[in-house]
Amino acid sequence: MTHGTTSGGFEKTEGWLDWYEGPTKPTFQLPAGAVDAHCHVFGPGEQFPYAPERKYTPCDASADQLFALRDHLGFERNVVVQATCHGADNGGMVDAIRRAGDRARGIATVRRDVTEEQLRELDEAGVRGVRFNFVKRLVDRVPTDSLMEIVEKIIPFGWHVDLYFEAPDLPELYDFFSSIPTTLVVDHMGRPDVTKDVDGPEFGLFLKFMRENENVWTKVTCPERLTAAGPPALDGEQNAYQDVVPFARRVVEEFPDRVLWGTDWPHPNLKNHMPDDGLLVDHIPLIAPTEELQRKLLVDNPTRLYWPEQVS
Ligand code: 0GY
Repeated sequence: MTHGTTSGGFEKTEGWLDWYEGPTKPTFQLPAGAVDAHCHVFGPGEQFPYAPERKYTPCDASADQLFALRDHLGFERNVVVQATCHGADNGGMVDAIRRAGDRARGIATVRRDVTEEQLRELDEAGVRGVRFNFVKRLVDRVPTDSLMEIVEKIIPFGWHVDLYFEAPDLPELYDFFSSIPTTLVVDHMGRPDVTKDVDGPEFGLFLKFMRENENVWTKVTCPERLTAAGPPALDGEQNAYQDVVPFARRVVEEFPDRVLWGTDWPHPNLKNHMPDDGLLVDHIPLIAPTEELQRKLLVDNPTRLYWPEQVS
C-alpha cells in the first residue's frame, strides 16, 4: 500500500485530499510524554473494509503510518478515535491500539444493543470512551434515548463520551448533553464559526456549557478545519490559522485542566488544503503560550483521562 490509495476495491470520494506526506519536523519540541489525543486510522480497506453506511470513502491511512507520524512529530502516545467511515465496526481502531500496547487508547462507536462482553473486550484492548456524533454530513442521527442506553452501559467501565457536533446544534443539544452523567469530551471546541466574535453569543454558549458542567472537556484541535482565512501562506509563514487562535487560547486559558490536543491525522473531509502536521505542532505555543499550559494540554490532562492508573 502506498500513500494516497484506497485498497480493498473501494474508490475514494471524489476530490478527496490525501494526507500530507513528509511533514516538517516541528520546531516546537513537545514535552516528554506528549499525547496526540485525536487521530484516526482508515482501513486499509482490504483488511478493515469501510462500512456500508459510510458517507465518504477515504484513502487508506494505516496504523503503521500513524505510528510513523507519532515518532516523527515526537509524540509518545495516541488516542485513536473511531472514524465514521468504519461505522460501529471498531476492528481497525482496535487492531491499531492493541498493536501500540500501552502507547495508545481508543474511542469506539457502539450501538444500543452492545453487550457487556463486547464492551469488556473493547476495554481490555484499551478503549476508554464512546463517540456520539451529531454532524449531519457524517452520520444519521441516533435518538437520544438510544444514546442514554449506551451511557448506562459504559459507566460501569469508567468510560467517557466523546461528542462531535457543530456550534449551531449546541442550543438544541445543550440539555441532553448536560444530563449525561459521565465525563464529556467535545471535539474541536464544538466547531465554532471563527468569523464570529469570540465574545459573541455562539462561542459564549460553548464557554457557558463548559463553565456550568465541570465534567466537560474539549479538544482544542483542528485549526486547519476551523479556519476561514484559508491555508497557510507559502512564504514560510508559520503562524497560520491565526483566526482560530483567540478561540483555542480562550479555552486553554480558562479551562487549563480540561483541554486536550490532537493532530486529527489523516484529516478527513478537508476540501481546500491538507495541513503539514509538523506545522500544526508548531501552532501549539500560539494557543498554549506557557510551558505549564503546554504540559497540561499535552501530557497531564490526557494522561489523567486515558491512563489514570499511571497518575500518582
Ligand atoms: C474529525 C472530523 C471529521 C470526520 C470524522 O469520524 C469522522 O468521519 O471525525 C469531519 O469530517 O469533520 O474529527 O476527524
